[in-house]
Amino acid sequence: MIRILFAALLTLPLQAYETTGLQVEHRSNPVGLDDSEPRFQWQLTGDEPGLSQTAYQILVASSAEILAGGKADLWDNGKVASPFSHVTYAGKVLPSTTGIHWKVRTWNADGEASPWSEDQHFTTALIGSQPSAPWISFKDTTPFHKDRQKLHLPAPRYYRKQLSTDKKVTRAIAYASALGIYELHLNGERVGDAYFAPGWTNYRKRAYYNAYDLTSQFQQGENTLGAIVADGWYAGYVAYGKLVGYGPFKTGRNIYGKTPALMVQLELSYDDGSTETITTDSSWKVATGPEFEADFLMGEGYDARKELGAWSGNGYDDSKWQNAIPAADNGSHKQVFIDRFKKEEQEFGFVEPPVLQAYPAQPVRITEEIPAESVSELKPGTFVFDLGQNIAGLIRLQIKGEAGQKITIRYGEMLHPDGRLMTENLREARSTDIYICKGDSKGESWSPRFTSHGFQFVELSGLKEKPPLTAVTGLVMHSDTPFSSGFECSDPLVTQVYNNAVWTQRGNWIDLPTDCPQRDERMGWTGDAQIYAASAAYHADVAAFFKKWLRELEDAITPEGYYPSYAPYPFGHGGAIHGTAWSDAGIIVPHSLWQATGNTVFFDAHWPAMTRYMEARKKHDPELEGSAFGAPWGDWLNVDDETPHEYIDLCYFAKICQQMAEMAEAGGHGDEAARYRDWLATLRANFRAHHLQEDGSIEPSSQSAYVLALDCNMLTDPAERRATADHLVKLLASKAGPENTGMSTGFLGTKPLLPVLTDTGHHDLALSLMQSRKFPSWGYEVKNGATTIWERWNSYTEEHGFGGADGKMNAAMNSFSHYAFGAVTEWMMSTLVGIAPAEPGYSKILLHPHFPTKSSDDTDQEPISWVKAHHDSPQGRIAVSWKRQDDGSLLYEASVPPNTTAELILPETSPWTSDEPQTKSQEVGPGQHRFIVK
Ligand code: RAM
Repeated sequence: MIRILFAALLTLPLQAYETTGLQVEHRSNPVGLDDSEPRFQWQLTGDEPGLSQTAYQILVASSAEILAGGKADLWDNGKVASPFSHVTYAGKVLPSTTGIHWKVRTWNADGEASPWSEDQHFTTALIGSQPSAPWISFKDTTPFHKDRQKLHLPAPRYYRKQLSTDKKVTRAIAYASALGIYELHLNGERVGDAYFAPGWTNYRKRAYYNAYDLTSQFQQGENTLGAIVADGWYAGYVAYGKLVGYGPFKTGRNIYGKTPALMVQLELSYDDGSTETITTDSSWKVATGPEFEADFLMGEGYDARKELGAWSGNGYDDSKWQNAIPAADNGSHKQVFIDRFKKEEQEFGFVEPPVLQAYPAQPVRITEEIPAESVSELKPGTFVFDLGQNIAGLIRLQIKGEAGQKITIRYGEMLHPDGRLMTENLREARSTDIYICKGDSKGESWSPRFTSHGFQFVELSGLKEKPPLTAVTGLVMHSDTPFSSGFECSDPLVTQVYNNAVWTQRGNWIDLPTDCPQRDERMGWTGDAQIYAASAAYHADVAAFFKKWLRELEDAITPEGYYPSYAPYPFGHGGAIHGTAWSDAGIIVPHSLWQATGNTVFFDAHWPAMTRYMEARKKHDPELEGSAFGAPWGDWLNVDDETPHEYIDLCYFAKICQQMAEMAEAGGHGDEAARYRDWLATLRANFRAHHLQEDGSIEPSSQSAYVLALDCNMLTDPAERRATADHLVKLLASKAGPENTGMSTGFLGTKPLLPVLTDTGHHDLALSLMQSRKFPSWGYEVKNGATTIWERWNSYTEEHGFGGADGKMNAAMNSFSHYAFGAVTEWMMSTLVGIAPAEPGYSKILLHPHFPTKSSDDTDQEPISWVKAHHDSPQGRIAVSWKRQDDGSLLYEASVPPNTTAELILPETSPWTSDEPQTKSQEVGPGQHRFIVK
């Protein structure tokens, strides 16, 4: 036996390296792609030092059998000489509603071929067309809700339709969408694991549909389709609409429409080659179920005594259910929509979304369960559970109760000193779920599904006895973007800041990049997104996620061509729809995504809108001096250190001109690049003329004014930059004290603060801010128990609790899960660890670590003595660690993925022993590298 195995092993070809990590449109094996020219990408894996690709071949076939036979009926591009590990589809027209199978092999520099990759597959949705099934609804006889003071929380609706097929089904693909949020069911079971489908869009312009491959669950004979549809963003409460009185009748609900609707189109293929399409129509039945209310912001109510049983199974008695009606039959409901800028009559009856596209990203899923760490009794019958981690999502309730017993579930991110939930920061989001027990003697279990909460603490009331810890389990929910990094260092507090930022991203990646997961806001604020996009792309593969959101951003452009302050844009708020540094997300986010992924589609797909925006911005500021452009969000949430709007605008305009020029060059728009470079030169000249003094100081003299001048490259000469940075250092020192770091930057100034300090020779100061436990700092938050990044530096202070540094803060606008200040992780990865793209998509890598130096021995924390981090780039994993050794030397190790090169910049002498370490740059190739610097 052993001998045979040995012989078999010997005859196996030696597998030098493999082609792995295959993705199509930045997803692995997705169901429902409607891109006619999807992008395919792959990686090379193997230990061979210097491994690189010289050629590749891709096969794309319309069935697994064809591909298994080594054939490709859709595309075989032959052996193509190329170093690029991605290609845009250029085969035969991709058929709709088809399982597509593909694989890739590559050749290395010695001309050896890898084995074929594992077979990959995806299912096309409708390419070049869209679902055309009729939209249905329940007959909605309730009057339009008019009372702003009173919550109106309608029950979700259950829909079902039993169908018979005589022939054998060989393929069953369903396309479904809702105005509202929905779950699809088949034969008694929920289909898929997505939450909040089909996502938030401006439903009047566009909605997404989801594709489901039901083939394996479909039976010959009888099958039943079901769906549950709740209000969601379409008809429910949205953001702070209720708080400020927006929408029809100022209620903050029915922002897009009055009555939710459903659309299902089932495409069946039979074994005789024929096909059939089954759609929603008025033969579908509809009823209410156990949920008596379900709202994204307000929470869900469930009466378990009213459960429907196998409502989506065959043979279910739906004789008491009503017939669904065409959604349009609920009639026209014209009302005046009110927001900050308008009072305008709009249609709130059914309006069919003119564009339906396949949902382009990973769905929101439950990705982790968190058991409760402790439970304490607040008062008789009321108990507070602590998960030990601030999350967004849901809980699973597991209890025993009597029939009719009402359990009220409330959520909070923090506790007051007396143990009560801190709910002031939820504002008008009720964030309360209600469960009414059916009285099952074996116990009962329930999770809401059409709502989401931001919380660490869960309060149960209405209990008769102390519940076990297992009564509450946290269900972590977010857009399921694959994680792509890890960071650890010798200072556990800094490690925790990194993890807190990742947790904050998880808490806010709910279909779109939201600002916060707990209060009545949860909007795609553009300023926050642009500040954080590069960090986000370190933490996770966010390409598909941003592909979706960039469409919503473009849909929300103003008539002048300005990107908005948030997208989707349900209503107008603040000083204007747009604003400096917020609207600029329309340029900065595509640039960040291009850098992280190497894919130019992030700007190619939006180029006309982006250039129109640039023109509109120029028209607003023809002299290129910086202007008050839109809403004055400014250096949001700085600590009493305002920077004038016009000045910020000047710097940000320069930043986006530079980025546009780079993208124009990469996209083959050379003449446009020259134009943006001209503008940039004028903006810089105006900066010099109006803001720069001879001694390098800047007027205005806020910390962020300095930081932005340096970050936006208003100054480019290294000596000049250093002179200006010296003033920034003095400013920081002038505010610092035994209890204070001296930092006073807000959203815009904080992200680039540490990068510009390092860049201008003040890395030790950057490190001491990073490691500080004083106020304000990341460490101060961690010291006070933070497990996510806070919205404000003073969201909580030891002296004033939730009242802010001076006790006067608005505790209601005080999120404990807001990622803007978490953008410091970009500096941790790119600068402290030193992993960054030298070329977009990491085809060339910059490995430039920055170590504490000898001088930092006298800061108040033990200087960081080692780091260990990785990032899964499009080319594969880049791993770096460095360590101060006992003899004072430096051990640096890096792993560079195949098919890349890296520019490695290391000191020539140990940074811990020499006063002025010089650096040396060298090129290293794929493989493991180890250096000891004495
Ligand atoms: C707040 C949001 C967001 C910020 C805007 C200006 O309400 O939470 O973080 O970008 O305002």
